[in-house]
Amino acid sequence: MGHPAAAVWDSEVATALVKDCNGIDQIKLRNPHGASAKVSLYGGQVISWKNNQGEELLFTSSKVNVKDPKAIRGGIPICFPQFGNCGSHEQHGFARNKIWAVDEDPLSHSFKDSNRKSYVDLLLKPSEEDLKFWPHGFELRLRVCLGLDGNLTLISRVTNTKEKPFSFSFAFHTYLSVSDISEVRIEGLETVDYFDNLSERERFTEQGDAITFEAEFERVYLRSPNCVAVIDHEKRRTFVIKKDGLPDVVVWNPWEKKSKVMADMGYDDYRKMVCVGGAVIEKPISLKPGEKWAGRLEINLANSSFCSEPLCF
Ligand code: TA6
Repeated sequence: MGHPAAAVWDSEVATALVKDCNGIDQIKLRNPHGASAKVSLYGGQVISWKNNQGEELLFTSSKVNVKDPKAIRGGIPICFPQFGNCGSHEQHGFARNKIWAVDEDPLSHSFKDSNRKSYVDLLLKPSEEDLKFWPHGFELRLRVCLGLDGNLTLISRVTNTKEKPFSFSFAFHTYLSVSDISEVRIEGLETVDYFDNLSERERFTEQGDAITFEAEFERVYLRSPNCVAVIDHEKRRTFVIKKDGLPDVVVWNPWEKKSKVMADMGYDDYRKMVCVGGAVIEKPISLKPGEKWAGRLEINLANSSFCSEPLCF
């Protein structure tokens, strides 16, 4: 296996193209203050996001086999065109298991101005093989942006390129790195309805004043506010997640028992992660021919672990 080549930086958008040990392209982003991010063309998956001090902010399983080219357990996997299991389709959709391309013509798709940031535009289109499994013409675009303040923004856009309407679900399945799951509190989902995937997707209403974790936890919060705070007391920091076009929020921690039966998860990795991702699950998006959808997720890191009130509003 080749060693990843030294990065050759494009100063215009502060990106560099490197290859992983399987020869798959990765794009490195950096800002002038030391923050960085890395996106793999395998699945369009963000696999690293570091703050100005070079500290990794996304979780990656301790049992990831980098020589096994598949969506790694961690980072920000993309779920498209479905979330969850759907018949014979791959869990969370096929987009994460395809090789994406760098989008040579993103501006024709009027992404929000990314001036003075480091960003990359990726594109996934169906192959003839893909069309046999999911017979819909689409273009799935992803812009990954690293801001001057180190925040990470992902903007996804789906276009229906054929003559038939289709529907899809979508999620940014974000694995956040935390000091310990017992130190984590999530605010912004109070009084929101959710499907509990541990109770056959039965529907409940969140009662607590904040979400904390004492056992396996797998819920999809429905039509939630567009700002959620993930507070890590031990690290005295808060991930402030802002979203647009992504009405639902996935919250997941496998806890000990489930982690032990996951081949690509260390037995106590669950203590170091929490999945909190913007999604469209309850009401899939339907696109007529030529129609587009866009979803935007921005994660800011606030060095504070007090109440989220001032952070979200
Ligand atoms: O969102 C929770 C979940 O559906 C879990 O059941 C588990 O299968 C997890 O997603 C896997 O997510 P990943 O994106 O890592 O494949």
